[in-house]
Amino acid sequence: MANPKSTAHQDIVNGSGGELHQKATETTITTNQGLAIADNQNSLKASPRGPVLLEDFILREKITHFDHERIPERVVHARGTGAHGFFELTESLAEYTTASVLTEVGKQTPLFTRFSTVAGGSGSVDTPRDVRGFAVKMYTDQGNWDLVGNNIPVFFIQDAIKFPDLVHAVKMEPDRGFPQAASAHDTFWDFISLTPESMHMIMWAMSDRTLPRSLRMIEGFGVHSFRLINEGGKSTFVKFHWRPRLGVQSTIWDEAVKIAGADQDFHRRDLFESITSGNYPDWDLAVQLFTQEQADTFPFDHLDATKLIPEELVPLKVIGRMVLNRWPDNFFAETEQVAFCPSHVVPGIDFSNDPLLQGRLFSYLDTQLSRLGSPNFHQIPVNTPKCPFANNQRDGHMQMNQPVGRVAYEPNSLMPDGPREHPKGFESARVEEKGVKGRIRSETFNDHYSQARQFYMSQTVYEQAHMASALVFELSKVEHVHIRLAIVGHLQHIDKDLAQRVATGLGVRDMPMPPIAAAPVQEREPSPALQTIGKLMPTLEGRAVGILVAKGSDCALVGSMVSALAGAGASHKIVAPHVGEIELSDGSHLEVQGQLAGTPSVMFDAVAVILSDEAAVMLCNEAAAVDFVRDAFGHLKAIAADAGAQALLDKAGVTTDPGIVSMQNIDQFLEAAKTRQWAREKFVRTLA
Ligand code: HDD
Repeated sequence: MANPKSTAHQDIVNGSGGELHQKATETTITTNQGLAIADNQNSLKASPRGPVLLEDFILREKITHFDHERIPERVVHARGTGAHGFFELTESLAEYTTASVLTEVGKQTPLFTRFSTVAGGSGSVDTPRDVRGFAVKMYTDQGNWDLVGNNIPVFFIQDAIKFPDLVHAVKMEPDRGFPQAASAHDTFWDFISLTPESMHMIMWAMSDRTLPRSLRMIEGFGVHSFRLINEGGKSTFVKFHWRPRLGVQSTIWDEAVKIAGADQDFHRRDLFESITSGNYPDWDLAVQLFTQEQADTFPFDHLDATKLIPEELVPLKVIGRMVLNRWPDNFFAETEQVAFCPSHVVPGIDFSNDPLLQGRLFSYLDTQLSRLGSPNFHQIPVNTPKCPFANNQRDGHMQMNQPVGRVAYEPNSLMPDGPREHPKGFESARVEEKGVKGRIRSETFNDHYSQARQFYMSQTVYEQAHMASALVFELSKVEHVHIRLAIVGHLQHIDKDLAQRVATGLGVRDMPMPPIAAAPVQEREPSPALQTIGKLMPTLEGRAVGILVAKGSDCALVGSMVSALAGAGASHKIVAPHVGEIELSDGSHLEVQGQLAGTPSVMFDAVAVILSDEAAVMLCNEAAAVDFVRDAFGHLKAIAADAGAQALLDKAGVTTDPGIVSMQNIDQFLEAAKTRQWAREKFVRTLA
């Protein structure tokens, strides 16, 4: 039997191209030493059926490299996706900072942004209930500035010394290796129940914020207070906010669970498809600026990362926008190897004393050393500053640079043109510190419940019900009853009704005593800016509609729906019982983009069902079709249907409401599709 041979091998044998072929061309497959490979299909054997020879250096090189392809995944935020883009400043902050990225209006600064989940491993699904990481590396002309934030403006803990405990508690339990990418288990809630400072973050985590519809529709927060320092050395506190121009949008829990089964890569694919199709996602960058004097009047300590500054107290000022417009060439080289460190700042930006931030300043640089294996990780292209940089650091694993000369120290007299200090280089804020050294938690960090309550009270009734149900779901997975009770105890400080709903949902008969609060719970004005539903943008841009068709569907109706969606800025997919083409009512053929069983309605924001009477009756016996409609209804989506589809709608239990629209009223459907039919929810599921 003839051995399969590579093209390169054939070329060499045939002598095509008229070369001698000892030299590799650009398309020749070679070893890492540049040696052209004649046979990439067979290892070197002592005889046709004999043992493989140790001599086979080509086999050994290939397998050795393969064996070392993986690097340690991130200890948290392992699952992520990223893209290139730019930041453009629209309003100068020159009054507050010397950072050129924040002072030169119109300047475009290249950047790389990586989004992530927190708890799951790198191969976990995109849609668990989890916080999303939102890390931006800006390649400014004064050095790299990394803003390493989350889609939630507060954090679980106040002091970095608790971070390993938090992460160990939420990650899969060490004796059993599960659950993967889930907080619904004993160790997480055990730690939380004993960490009252986490209650505010828990409210966010149990809200729909942790179930994003798309990474293009999440907010980003720098979380901590940072400092801006101006020309005169004056410093102003700042909080950074990314605001998605598509608005904030979430899925609902049942939907997120089903998306996880339908498309593990739902968010990654969504980002990929939007960027590669030219629909570039963008965000406004906004800041909250405040002085020490203002901070002294806040009813909380802004250095405590479990607190946010309500927009009503310090309004947001939009200063620029970020656009993601280029998908990486290579996932590993860029998205996996990108190394963010909150300590990467530029002159004019400095840190606050937030003890969580202070710990982070150490942790990220440290973790890159174990993850990327070398202090030279800044030489990996995605991490390399795009401005000139030079110093006397030398050598180390995988050193790519080849410095010349005999001087690698400073001061020196032997290399007058070598790197020297710059008067406008980075300077820390000049701040006077006084007090007693010690392992102390400031009393100003004691109020653990007031903002948690404010968050809950700011939500719509629908969101409050989602939060109560999320708590019931999570705690029902906790085996230890005392942990469930402890959480219900904390909830009483947040809202008695919430505590009661969760207790009822968990079958708790005697309401547990609330724990002693370190500071009295204060009543705060509700802040609508904290809602998710309130931040939904009434637009179909960036949204997707699934159109279910089958043989004989009305051609004119399909055509008018497709063009109406295009006009409204929505994308669409034709879903049918089989891929390929579907024959429509007029005998024309329509290309199908999704096979019904593999393209459930959870992939869409709204659906249209256009079927002949005959097809609808047939699809009543097809579970995927019934689920398509039933789930769209259950997930509170708008459904447009023609008369023929009625049999399927009936089978799926669809009842009439403003979101169920006849195909004759496409405009009404387009309006209904811009939101969810929240009022429907009480008819389709029992919430806590
Ligand atoms: Fe962290 C990764 C965000 C607290 C230690 N963190 C990481 C990433 C994001 C955040 C978005 C992924 C970056 C990427 O895409 O590569 N982390 C936060 C936020 C926090 C926070 C918003 C609180 C406000 N983190 C935090 C603390 C510590 C860490 C308190 C340690 C003391 N975080 C890490 C880390 C990671 C990380 C272990 C893992 C991978 C990496 O750094 O590069 O160093």
